[in-house]
Amino acid sequence: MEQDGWQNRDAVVVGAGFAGLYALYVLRDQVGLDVEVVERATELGGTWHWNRYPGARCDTESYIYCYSFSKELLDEWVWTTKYPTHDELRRYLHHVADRFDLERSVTFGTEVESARFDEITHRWQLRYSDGRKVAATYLISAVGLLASSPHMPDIPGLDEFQGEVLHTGHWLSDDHDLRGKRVGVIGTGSSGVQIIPELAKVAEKLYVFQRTPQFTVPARHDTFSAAEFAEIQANYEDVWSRVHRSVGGFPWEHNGQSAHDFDDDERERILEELWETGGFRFIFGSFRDVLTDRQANEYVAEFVRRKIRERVQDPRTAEILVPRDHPFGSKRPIIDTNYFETFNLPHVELVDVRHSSIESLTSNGILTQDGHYEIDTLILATGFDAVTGPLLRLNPVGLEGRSLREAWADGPSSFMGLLVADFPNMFTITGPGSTFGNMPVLIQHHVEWIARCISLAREKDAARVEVEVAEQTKWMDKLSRESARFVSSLTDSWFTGANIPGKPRAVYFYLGSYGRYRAQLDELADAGFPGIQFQHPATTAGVVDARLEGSL
Ligand code: NA7
Repeated sequence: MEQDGWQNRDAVVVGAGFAGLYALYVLRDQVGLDVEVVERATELGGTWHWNRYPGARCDTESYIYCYSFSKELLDEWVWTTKYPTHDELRRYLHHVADRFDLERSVTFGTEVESARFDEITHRWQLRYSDGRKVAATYLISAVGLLASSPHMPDIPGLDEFQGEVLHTGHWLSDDHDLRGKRVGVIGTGSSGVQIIPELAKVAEKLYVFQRTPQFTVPARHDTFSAAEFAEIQANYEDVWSRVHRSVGGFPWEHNGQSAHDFDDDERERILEELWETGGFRFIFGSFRDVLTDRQANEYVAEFVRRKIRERVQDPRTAEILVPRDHPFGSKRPIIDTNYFETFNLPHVELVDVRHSSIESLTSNGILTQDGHYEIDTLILATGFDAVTGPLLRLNPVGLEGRSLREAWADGPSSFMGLLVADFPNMFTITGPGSTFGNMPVLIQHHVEWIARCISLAREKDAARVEVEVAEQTKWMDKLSRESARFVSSLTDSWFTGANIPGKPRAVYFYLGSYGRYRAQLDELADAGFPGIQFQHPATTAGVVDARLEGSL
């Protein structure tokens, strides 16, 4: 229905990645709402649309980095590799969108420029970049943790540099030809670690400007034969049931024992076996206290440091690459493909900008305290204003005209990462304060929980769904207590907001077990969502429209 230039929707979902597509499917085809997805990119995919740099791939294993809601989908989609590339992931999402006829409800190339909750009509008033005005009962954020807010570091002279500047988080084309070029990369997080070995294959000279050395674990790539994948498919029920009980949304667990329970030889044997398996299993599949006990952590850290020294031929370079300033796994764990071996190549040079910091960019290079490095292309692998950045870009305005930016000036507060007090009828899929791990698994569960909540609101004929402030405070207190147990609370990274100058250092995730978090959300839904208010009788569409007209 359209009135006075305003279109009405039951729900507007912002973002068409894993989260937005599933929210659309569930809310439109199962709950029966009139849903529109708004996506600023020209194509679906979210993270996998924006991150197409060479080497970009998922470091969670493909067969669990997907939706599990449809048996038919699981039966028909065959992953070919252990770690899917960005294009395989986009093919998968296109397949899902085609299968469930999703794209007809997505508006691409359009941004929600403002979102304001109207306290008279109890609806969100949205203005789009294409000039449209939409009033929606529910605003569902599916903006993701990272993709919409790449971090551009404030390096003097960036504007003076005459060469090409590319950011890994905003890399939309396969056409950047870096053959024969002198390339500089700033940043050695997951993106830097993925792109650096690929750049070394084509660049004439590659400088890696490293501020913080990283612990990384080898991926151990593999492909699935038809028979192997058929076996995975046959076992899917068991896989998902293990995933849903697990710490991080993976179908494996630590061995239940402390690293202290073993002697050096036995610890080494366990770690060596997991190292050979590769990937996240090394981090989550060893001892129960690796991420919470400093000494247990140090055993594993020292194991990885030894591996780095074995992989890098030049001892001086190896020492610059060995991390000593943060515990293992306290930054987002990194999975690599020949990362350390890349520094054995004669045309690859590591520049330690921790000890000799970057002073500025010049017209043709990077000036550090120690020297000038001439480059043709600068690649920024400098990360994202993560977790809150994408939501603050949307910056919805809730009760009493208070924006999310104002509400979160000192750091985010939410109820389980899904609802924010004083922002009625707004749901944030994997928002700050939710848990962290295998994202499609978290996303799917969040969407299903939101759908249950909205369905109950409809049953109750409630116009407003709101979390009580006290419930949100209780959750945030729990988050702080839990996070203090983990080594990540000690480290500067996007997990703590410390990667962005001026960003509040805060607790951005619930780091306890995903399985327990999931169970708590299910219990809440089963109990009729205590702590969440369903209020105000819904006005009829006519009255809403009349009020809407008067209030806009
Ligand atoms: P990350 O993990 O935030 O890494 C960013 C990297 O950029 C990291 O090495 C930073 O060093 C470095 N950085 C950032 N700003 C600067 C400046 N000004 N000078 C030098 N170095 C800098 O981002 P990614 O894109 O790699 O990964 C983000 C997530 O995407 C990843 O965790 C996965 O979930 C997918 P620092 O460590 O801060 O010293």
